Amino acid sequence: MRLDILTLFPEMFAPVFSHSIMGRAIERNLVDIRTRNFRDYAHDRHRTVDDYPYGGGSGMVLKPEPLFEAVEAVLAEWPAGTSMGGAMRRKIVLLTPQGRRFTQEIARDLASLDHLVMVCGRYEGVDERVREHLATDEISIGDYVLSGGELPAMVVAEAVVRLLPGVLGSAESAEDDSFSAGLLQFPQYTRPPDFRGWRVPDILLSGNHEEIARWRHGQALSRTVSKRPDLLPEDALSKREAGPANTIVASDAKEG
Ligand code: 9WO
Repeated sequence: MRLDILTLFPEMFAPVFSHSIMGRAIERNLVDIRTRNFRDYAHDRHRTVDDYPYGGGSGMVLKPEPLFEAVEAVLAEWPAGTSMGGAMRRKIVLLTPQGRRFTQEIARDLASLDHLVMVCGRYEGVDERVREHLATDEISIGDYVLSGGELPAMVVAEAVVRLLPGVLGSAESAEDDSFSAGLLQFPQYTRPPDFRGWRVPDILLSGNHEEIARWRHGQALSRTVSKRPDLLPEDALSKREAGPANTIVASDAKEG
């Protein structure tokens, strides 16, 4: 996959993209990430990218020309039809509080593209013609106002890159098995077995892998019921979940 990010602050991205899973994915050429400053596409010698809003009001608005020309320059580098086996799939995503809420499902969809272009807004807004005639999608990572789309673009990039084939080892990705898919994670423990009197549940020390798997699934289910019932898959409470390890107790509601 190729991932282009258009921003007034390209230097914000280097620390995130040079570490951990993202850094490894780039190094191994599993993704080609490029940031570019759309100020380089400004028309005047002051490199102006913003202007006053028509109709008045406080704050500045990002002008359309530099953003359109920056995206067009990116598309010229990789024209449609350069994908192996036919037309390439591409989206031009604007990160904005007005967008569709970002989910794992959207991450999976974006991970299937050949080319993802992300546009990071700044100031108090972006000229409406960018939304209407340049972006193919608008995405929000949550209902809060930030100073720009850069941090959301990093969030989207990380969620997408870790889904690309070969980025995660099989041990890491196996965790996402269908049995527990869509549920919150079960409680995790590591050594020591007794920390300040707080003990690891005996079942995890029992070595009974079948019982442990049942316990974990029950925990994942009861946590999801009490904390995030909106996530529950339709069939999550079907008969196959019945059994003592899976009994949902009132104390679950106090967690977290
Ligand atoms: C600023 C502002 C100030 C006064 C009154 C209204 C206002 N709206 C905004 C505003 O939305 N500014 C945005 C800042 C312009 C586009 C880039 N910015 C942004 C993106 N803030 N938050 C996001 C964002 C993107 C994706 N997911 C969550 C938040």
